[in-house]
Amino acid sequence: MSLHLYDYVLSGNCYKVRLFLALLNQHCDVTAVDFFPGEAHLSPTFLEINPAGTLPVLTDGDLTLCDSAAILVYLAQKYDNSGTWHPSTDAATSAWIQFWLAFASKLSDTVGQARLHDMLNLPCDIDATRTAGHRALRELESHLSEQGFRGHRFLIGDTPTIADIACFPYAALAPDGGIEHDDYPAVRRWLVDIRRLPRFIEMPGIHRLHDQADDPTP
Ligand SMILES: N[C@@H](CCC(=O)N[C@@H](CS)C(=O)NCC(=O)O)C(=O)O
Repeated sequence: MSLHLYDYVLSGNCYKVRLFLALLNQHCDVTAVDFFPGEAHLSPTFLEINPAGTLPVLTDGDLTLCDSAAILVYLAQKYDNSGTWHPSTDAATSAWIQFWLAFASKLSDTVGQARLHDMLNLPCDIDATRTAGHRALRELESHLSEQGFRGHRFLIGDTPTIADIACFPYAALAPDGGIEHDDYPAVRRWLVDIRRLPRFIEMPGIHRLHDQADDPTP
């Protein structure tokens, strides 16, 4: 059986899956779907694969999964040998994973929506959307700050989980929608920590950390 991803390079939801596959060092075949301007996700052929007409879609043999959160859970449970990306050691940790997967949708509906407005001219009440986006980033900031979740490095403790992967793309892309990171130092620190992970990959708008030489030449 082989993994297959239906993907759009500018989609933060698709990037969650590409990024997680890269971090797991897991091969996956990829089909690029012309989401914009081609609207190929609404074609009869694609609607047969995913009647909801959304990306990403992951198939694994006979299984078809059509939601980034569901895909992250599946990949973690099936392909993460370390068992750290979706720890379900206790009830509270499982609940926190669910909390952040839901929070990732909040980011996509606010910060992500503002980005679509600015990048693809998608109509929305941009002021209200940016206000809601800032509210979501404030919530993230208060969790990640020293006074928040005991100042842990990642959303659930000091080891990254799928909660971080789910929330990372739209938080990182916020400036593309006119929502700057200036007021959120703990979020900025967390974004850098994720970009520092081994095998991290980029998407347009989110670049890798610059390589730091141990012994910089003068
Ligand atoms: N909850 C879904 C949302 C997926 C989603 O809305 N994807 C966008 C691309 S980023 C899409 O396909 N939109 C098409 C549409 O809503 O018509 C997920 O996390 O995968």
